[in-house]
Amino acid sequence: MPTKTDLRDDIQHHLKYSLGKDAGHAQITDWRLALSYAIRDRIVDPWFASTRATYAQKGKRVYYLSMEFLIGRLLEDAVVNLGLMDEAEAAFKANDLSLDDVLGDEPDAALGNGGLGRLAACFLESLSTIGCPAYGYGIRYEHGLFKQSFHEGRQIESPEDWLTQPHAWEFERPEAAFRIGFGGSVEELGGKTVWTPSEAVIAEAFDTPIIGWEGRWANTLRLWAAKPEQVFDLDRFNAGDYYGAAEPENLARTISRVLYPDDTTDEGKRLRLKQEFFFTAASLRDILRRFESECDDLELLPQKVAIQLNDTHPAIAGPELVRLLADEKGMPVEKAIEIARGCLSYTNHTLLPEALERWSEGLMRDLLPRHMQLIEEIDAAHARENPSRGVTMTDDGDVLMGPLAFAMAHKVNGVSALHTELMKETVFEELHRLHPDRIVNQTNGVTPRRWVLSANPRLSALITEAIGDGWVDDLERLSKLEPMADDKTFRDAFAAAKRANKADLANYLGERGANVDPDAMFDVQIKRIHEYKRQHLNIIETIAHWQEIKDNPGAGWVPRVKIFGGKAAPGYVFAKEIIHLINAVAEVINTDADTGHLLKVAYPANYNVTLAERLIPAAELSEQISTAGKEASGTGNMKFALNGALTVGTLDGANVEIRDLVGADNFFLFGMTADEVVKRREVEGHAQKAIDADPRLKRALDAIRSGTFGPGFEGIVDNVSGPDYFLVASDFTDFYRAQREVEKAYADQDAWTRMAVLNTARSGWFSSDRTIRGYMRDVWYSEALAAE
Ligand code: KOT
Repeated sequence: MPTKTDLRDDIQHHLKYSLGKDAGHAQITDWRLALSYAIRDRIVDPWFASTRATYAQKGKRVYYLSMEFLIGRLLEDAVVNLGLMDEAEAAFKANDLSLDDVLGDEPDAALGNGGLGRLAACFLESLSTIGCPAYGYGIRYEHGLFKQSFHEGRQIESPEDWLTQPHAWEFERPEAAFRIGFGGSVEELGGKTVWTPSEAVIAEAFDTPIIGWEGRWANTLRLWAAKPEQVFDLDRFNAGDYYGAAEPENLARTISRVLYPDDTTDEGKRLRLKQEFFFTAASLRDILRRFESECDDLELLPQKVAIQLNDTHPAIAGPELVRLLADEKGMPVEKAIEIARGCLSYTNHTLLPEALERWSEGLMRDLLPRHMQLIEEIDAAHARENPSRGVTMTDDGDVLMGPLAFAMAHKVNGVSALHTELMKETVFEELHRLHPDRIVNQTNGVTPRRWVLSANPRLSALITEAIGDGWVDDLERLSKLEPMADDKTFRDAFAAAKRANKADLANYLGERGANVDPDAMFDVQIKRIHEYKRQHLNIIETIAHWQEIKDNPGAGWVPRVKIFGGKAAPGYVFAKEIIHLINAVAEVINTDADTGHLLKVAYPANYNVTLAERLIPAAELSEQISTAGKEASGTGNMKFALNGALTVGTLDGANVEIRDLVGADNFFLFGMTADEVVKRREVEGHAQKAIDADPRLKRALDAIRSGTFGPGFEGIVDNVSGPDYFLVASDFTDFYRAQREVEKAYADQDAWTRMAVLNTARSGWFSSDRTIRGYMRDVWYSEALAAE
């Protein structure tokens, strides 16, 4: 459809001809789908033009393989990137509808758990904005991350079903399908190695175009759905076995049925390994098919193809690519390893030992017998090339996916400066010594189109008014705001935008039963619930602060709303106890007549991308309080700083770089460094020592233990006063101090706003455009193109 047509007409057209509804009977979902189709029509031409340009200019393509793409809603992103907000608003006004309501009807596509998946989504958008020819490859989960609700303060999970409504963005590609085998045996036949799987499923492609800023370029997110080879077992049906007849279909579909709800843990399940191989193998076959349509010399593969492994989940790509090149295309194995390594690179996202993937050799041999052989060959080849050391890809009967990914990658990267250094010193120490040029850093970033422009229209309008709109795809231009930190008129406008965002959020929370004062400080911690992220440190400090207020309510306290958001993995008992404690504390504190006007705790359920887009623009204080050395980077921290929230944080992950850029005076630092953390753990009874030294901490823990917030929280108190691996007790005193510094600073609102402006002005480096350019330069050796 030509892009010049009137959006309003196109919406009406789709309402009638694509949805079969007349305007008088259309529901909000019909309108939303009609708008989505009208917008999608406008993406198709730039999308085709991008593909044509890549073929015409023989560009190198980047393939981003990820188990997770936490894309959230797509409609607003597309409308914003095409510059159609005003037109869309006008179109709906004419029908007495609000664009916000229409946009708000879209389900939040939660095909990911947290930071790793959201990073992949920001990268897709930046790749398109930059014009880097790229494909995202992943799984089309029928059910994304579970929905969270609270019952008596405890997390309840229910299935997510984003596909119950038609998914307006995707194009099904029944012709793009591959047969993916599992199990079976390996034989030598006439000098060739042949793997004959014992079972197989079909991977079918679904494509979603991802449009970049101003519609200049569009890439593809290709997600694979698992289908049975044989839909239906007619023999079993005819024999009266009706359930059995549907079994092949059910078994196959299980593979793409549901996202594993774990974040930074390794569940080690057979189905998970099947999912990993399923999407990796389908993607590699697709990549080779596309390459061979243009070129018949497979030795040129690394010049045309860059394959990024988003953590080790797709690390089976190493052996699978070797298998395709050697067994199926006839290349010698050693050569195939070299070619594969030229294409592959690997991003590590965590150093937590429990998240480093390992698969038992037995399971691997059972499910992927040829790959197990090739892993042994890769291991042996690596040992031959590097005879001095004893690094192996297996340990104690397990295949180690980290070392395998490392050995098969030409570049390995960490996601913040600190994390990358720790990678070199800890998990990959030996491999780094052998390959000192392989590990590089690419500090994470976030897309400013979603996280500033569309999430925070008030701030965006103010920025554009002050410095023009060039910042949207050149975020370091935000530095031009720096002088305006000293301009009272600008500060007032900045503060007014924040105040209006807070009022919106207060309304939203009020509708959900949490009444909060929009003039109080909005203090936000949103992320997965995990001991290393230390939500329990935050809530224990909240209790201590509440006790202090209660002692002396008239002492001029700064009113605060403590906002929490986040899900716990369903099997992570301790994290669920933390959730329960936060809700229990909220229940007591929020109904306390002495302190209610000074301190509130709000924990809106079902934190997701859409809720983040509401919370971040309204935040004044960003809680980034992980145990130093544990948070690889963090990306929420960047979104907050860009939106003018000040950080209270440890020297962990990208917090270090945020503080360097925004300035130590505009950042509330507390806690031990990564080195101090390691030393502190050696101190006998460190937790008890910290508690003995701080009566406030002791009193807060006593209150929890004695049942002030109800029974059942002994586990948390025992942990914090006993083993306390994450050093909640040892960091408490300094955290409490930092929080009082925060209040002192907040009491001078104008000075606070100045610091907030400086946070925005100095955070432009955290655009994912900068990160992607770094990968293109240091890892992919690829170049941006222009469509047409
Ligand atoms: C999950 C399972 C296995 C291995 C790694 C993970 C993982 C790591 N999931 N999310 N992460 C986070 O990735 C983000 C993007 O790089 C980081 O900002 C964050 O610190 C990681 O925890």
